[in-house]
Amino acid sequence: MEFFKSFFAAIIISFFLFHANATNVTHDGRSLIIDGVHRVLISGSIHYPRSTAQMWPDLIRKAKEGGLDTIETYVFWNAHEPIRRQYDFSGNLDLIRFIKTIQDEGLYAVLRIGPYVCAEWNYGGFPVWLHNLPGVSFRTKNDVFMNEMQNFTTLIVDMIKNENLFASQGGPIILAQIENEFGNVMGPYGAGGKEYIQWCSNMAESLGVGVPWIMCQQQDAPKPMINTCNGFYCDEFKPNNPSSPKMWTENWTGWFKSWGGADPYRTAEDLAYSVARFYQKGGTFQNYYMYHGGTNFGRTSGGPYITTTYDYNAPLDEYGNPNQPKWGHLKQLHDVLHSMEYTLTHGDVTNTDLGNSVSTTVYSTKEKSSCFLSNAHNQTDAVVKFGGIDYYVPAWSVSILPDCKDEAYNTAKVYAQTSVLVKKPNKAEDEPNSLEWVWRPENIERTAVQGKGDHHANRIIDQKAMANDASDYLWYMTRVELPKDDPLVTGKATLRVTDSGHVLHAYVNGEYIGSQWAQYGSQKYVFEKEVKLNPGKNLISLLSATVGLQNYGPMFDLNVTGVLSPVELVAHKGNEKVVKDLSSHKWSYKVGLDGVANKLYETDCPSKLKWSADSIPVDRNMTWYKTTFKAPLGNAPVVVDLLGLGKGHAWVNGHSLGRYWPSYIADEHACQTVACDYRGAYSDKKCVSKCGEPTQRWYHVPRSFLKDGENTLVLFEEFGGNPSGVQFQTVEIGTACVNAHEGKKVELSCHNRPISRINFASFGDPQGVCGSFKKTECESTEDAVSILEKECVGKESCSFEISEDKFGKAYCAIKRLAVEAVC
Ligand SMILES: *[C@@H]1O[C@H](CO)[C@@H](O)[C@H](O)[C@H]1NC(C)=O
Ligand SMILES: *[C@@H]1O[C@H](CO)[C@@H](O)[C@H](O)[C@H]1NC(C)=O
Ligand SMILES: *[C@@H]1O[C@H](CO)[C@@H](O)[C@H](O)[C@H]1NC(C)=O
Ligand SMILES: *[C@@H]1O[C@H](CO)[C@@H](O)[C@H](O)[C@H]1NC(C)=O
Ligand SMILES: *[C@@H]1O[C@H](CO)[C@@H](O)[C@H](O)[C@H]1NC(C)=O
Ligand SMILES: CC(=O)N[C@H]1CO[C@H](CO)[C@@H](O)[C@@H]1O
Repeated sequence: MEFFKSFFAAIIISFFLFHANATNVTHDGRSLIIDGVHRVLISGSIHYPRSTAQMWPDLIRKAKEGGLDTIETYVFWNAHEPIRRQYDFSGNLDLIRFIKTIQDEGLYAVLRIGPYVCAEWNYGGFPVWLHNLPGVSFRTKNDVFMNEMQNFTTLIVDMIKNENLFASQGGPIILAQIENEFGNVMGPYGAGGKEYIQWCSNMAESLGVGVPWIMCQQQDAPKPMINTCNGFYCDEFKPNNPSSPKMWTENWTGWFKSWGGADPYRTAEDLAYSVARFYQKGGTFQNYYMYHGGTNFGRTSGGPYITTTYDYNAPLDEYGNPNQPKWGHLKQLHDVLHSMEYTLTHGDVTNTDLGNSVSTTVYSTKEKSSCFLSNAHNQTDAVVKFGGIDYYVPAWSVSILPDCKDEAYNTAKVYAQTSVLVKKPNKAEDEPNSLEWVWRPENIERTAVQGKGDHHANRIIDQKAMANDASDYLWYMTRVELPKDDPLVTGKATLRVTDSGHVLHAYVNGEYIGSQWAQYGSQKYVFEKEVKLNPGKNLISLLSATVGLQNYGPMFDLNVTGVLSPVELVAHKGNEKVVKDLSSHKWSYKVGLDGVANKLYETDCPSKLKWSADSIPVDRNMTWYKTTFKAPLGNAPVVVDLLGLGKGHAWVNGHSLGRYWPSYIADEHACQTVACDYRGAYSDKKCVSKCGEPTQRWYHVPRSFLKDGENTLVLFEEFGGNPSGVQFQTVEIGTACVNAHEGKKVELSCHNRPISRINFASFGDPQGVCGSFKKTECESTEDAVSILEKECVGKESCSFEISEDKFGKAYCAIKRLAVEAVC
């Protein structure tokens, strides 16, 4: 009895100890309810492995300053469990530290465990060892798969619980997600897929996290899972359960980039429009995918053919700088939406269709009403008569009137500053203008020349099964014995290799004969090249290099990677062809690069392998280069310009910067000739730029990778290139512009650096865009340049209201101020 008394006392005490600060998260059909309050929440995705732990506080602070109250992340299974039951939560994989950083800033968190994440991440986050487990079948009712998924999901939930990070324990995590966009692909999985989703739901529920679970893009999500929407627009989305609030878990702020692809760009006007429409139509939780995209360090990018940059044209750029005006324009929207939280979650809703795609929505409560006026027409501006007042609502825009009278915001009227970022040379003391290099060849003697491998089989094996994703590189080698009179010896012969992508290099008898690769979206190709074969022994060596494993599609995990059957030698005799299939020959396999095995990328390369400073080779494939440099002064983000190089991998002080491929030029024809117009539905093909330029020339070097004194850059060059132009640079705001109407309060900021000069300022009717403003006849009586020089120069930022009081009289109907400041 005594025992039971103290036992229960202990339980009660621990309940109060751990749950005294518990946050109660529930929901109804209207919104999430946190501690009894119906909430309008604005969230943004930041994936912790795509930046560094040192960057997290600043990123999260800028997200908070940008008006977010929630940060969302996936959990990356293959990063945390690279080898079965061997875990890594160090460095930028420190999930707990990331969640605690969110908590320290006072924001909520959404934990999308998946553990399938898609995310343009290598293999969608699945470990390749999972694919190699006997009897496994992904994302369906399969015991091997479900056991592993449950094992990992439980591990993550337990880690989070141990640190009291769920809201139910007083932590910041208000929602958890299981599976991910399965509804988009579930057809081919049939009944097994349906049972699997039910199992996911039960398994998640059994973990007792004390916060609601979500399932995105899952129309048949079992109760109590909340199904949510992902897309460029989600205003027409309806959850499958009347007690689920309307939630948008992925609003794509831009798009990802692939090798050979152009630079994506989604305008601030269109992104703001999609968000305003969503809240107009009853949405109460929205997440930007991505708010900060970041970098695919190491071999983490998916695809295949996803670039190392994952900038995503997000509100915070790859390096963490506000992407202006997007960041600022959305911040203003968030402030307005938050001010309407009560009416949006409690008001009676009246929608009125005024025709020609114009509509109004009124949220009214006893105390207060809030209104939206929206014009979904993609060409025609509208003047909307509302409550006796005329409102000008441009095409493809929404006006928000928090009190149903004054327009606090219109999605197409951008007053936030535009920042033009520039790259500046490394000004560290004594840093020479060009770097001094040493080099050494990758040793391909044993593979290309001798054909020696570590594994052997009489067939061609999937690269995933053979390499277990330990490296991008896998050698496939086989021998062919040919008699003197074989037509392959006496006549013309070609080598024909079917390849799933991603990159193939072929050698015959130690001689390089050619390479081939594909592009994003079309992996499979046939490599065909004339070869010279000898009587007697011949060696065929094929080097396959992956560029990120596929991350999306029904049963994408089964997609074969690397060299495929058949591999053939074709003899041409007149019009006749004699084909010799080598697929079932004895093949030898060797995983990885010799230089990586010898840790050439490490600063204090331990091996005795010598580097040479003599005649630095140019356009030599399979070559290692090394140099030293001093870190650029200051704390602006650092990039390395790799223009001149082909394709390969880069490391600074042993930290991987990711794959580089500046020689891959963005498709010249992908860019439209018409000017980018924010009006009309966005797609990833719209408004792209930088066609005909290297897909990615600059690579992020996080400050935390650098140290005082000497730093080391190591490059493995696969195709051949010229390192003489390689440069370290900093990314800083070059100019900041504002272009806004009379009556607006605006801010000019150089972010931690003083404004040095006012290049242009005109109050009246200035024309043009940032970088090419021009004055017109209509110009104020006072000199706007000298007014702003007094007000802004020497300060990091200045803010002021645009008025005739300040800038003098101007005699035109609608007056605007345009400013270009130099940082
Ligand atoms: C949590 O909030 C819901 C709805 O607001 C309420 O019904 C429930 O009693 C609350 N639970 C606790 C433990 O406070
Ligand atoms: C995960 O699997 C390991 C054995 O491989 C086992 O020891 C561990 O208890 C499992 N974890 C869970 C939560 O099932
Ligand atoms: C990989 O999968 C995609 C779609 O899931 C398919 O279109 C493509 O042909 C596959 N590639 C190979 C090499 O099987
Ligand atoms: C690769 O290097 C070999 C030997 O250095 C050379 O013969 C060949 O032309 C090179 N190939 C390419 C594509 O640069
Ligand atoms: C504008 O909308 C019409 C009708 O929905 C559509 O046919 C047209 O393609 C759209 N134009 C643009 C530029 O989006
Ligand atoms: C839910 C949704 O809107 N999905 C769309 C997202 O965007 C892609 C690519 O543009 C479309 O194919 C999807 O239908």
